[in-house]
Amino acid sequence: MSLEERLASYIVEGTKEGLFKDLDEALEKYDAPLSIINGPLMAGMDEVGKLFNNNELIVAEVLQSAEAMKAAVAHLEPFMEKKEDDRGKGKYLLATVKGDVHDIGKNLVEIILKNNGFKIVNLGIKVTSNELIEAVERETPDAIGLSGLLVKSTQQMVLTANDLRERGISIPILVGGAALTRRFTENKISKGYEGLVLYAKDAMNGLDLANKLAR
Ligand code: B1M
Repeated sequence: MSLEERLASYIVEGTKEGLFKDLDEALEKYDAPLSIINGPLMAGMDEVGKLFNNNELIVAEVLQSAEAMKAAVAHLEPFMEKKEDDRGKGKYLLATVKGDVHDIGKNLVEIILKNNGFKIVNLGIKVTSNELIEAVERETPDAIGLSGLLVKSTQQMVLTANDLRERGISIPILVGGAALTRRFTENKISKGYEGLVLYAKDAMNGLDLANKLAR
C-alpha cells in the first residue's frame, strides 16, 4: 500500500497502530500538515461516510474513525504554521449547533484560527441559542463561528441566527459544515440576521474570510 492508502486506511479502520510513524513520513513528503489532513486523511473520512451510508459501518466504528482522525490532527498540530500576532486579530466564539455532535471540522477551524492570531472560545457541541447568547454577552467576541454537519443543522443555523437577531446581536457569523452551501447561507441564514453571514467551504477558507473581516 502507498503512504496515502495507509493514511486513509487508519481512518477507515479506526486504528492508531502505525499511524504516527506514517504521519511523520508524510510530514517529510507534504508541503504542509494541512495538505495531509485535506488529502489522504479526508479521503479516509469520505470513505467512512460512504460505508456508513451503505450500512457497512456502525456508529461505534465511525466513532473509532473519528478518534483516529482526532489523534492524527493532534499529532500534526505542532507542525502547523503559526503566525504570532501581538495585535490580536479578534475574538471568535466557536460552536457546533444544537442537536449536532460533529466537532472535528470545528476543532480544525479552531486550530487554524488560533495559529493565525485569533483568540478562540470554543463552546463545544450541541450549543443552544441561549448558551450562545449568554457566551456573546459574557465574552463580547468580534464574531461567531457556527459548524454543523447534519442537514437538520443547516435549519438549526437559521433558527440560531434568528434568535441572535432577536437579542439584538449583529456581529458577523462564519458558518461551515458539509451539508451547508453558500446558496443556503445567503438565501436562508443571512435573511434572518442583521449582520454579515459568511459561508466557509473549509477551514482555510474560514481563515481567509476571518482575515478579511479583521482588516
Ligand atoms: Co456522522 N454523519 N452521524 N458521525 N459523520 C455524517 C455527517 C454523514 C454525512 C454520514 C453519512 O451518512 N454519509 C451523516 C449526515 C447525513 C445528513 O444529515 N446529511 C451522519 C449521520 C447520519 C450521523 C448520525 C445521525 C448517525 C446515527 O446516529 N444514526 C449521528 C448524529 C449524531 C448527532 O450529531 N446528533 C452521527 C454521529 C457521528 C459520530 C459521533 C459517530 C462521528 C462524529 C465524531 C465527532 O465529530 N467527534 C461521525 C462522523 C465521524 C461522521 C463522518 C463520517 C465524518 C465527519 C468528519 O469529521 N469529517 C460524516 C461523513 C463525512 O463527512 N464524510 C458523518 C472530517 C472533518 C474535518 O470534516 O466536519 O466536514 P468536516 O469539516 C470540514 C468542512 O465541513 C468545514 O471545514 C472542514 C474542512 O476543513 N467546516 C467548517 C466544518 N465546520 C466549519 C466551520 C467553519 C468553517 C468551516 O467556520 C465556523
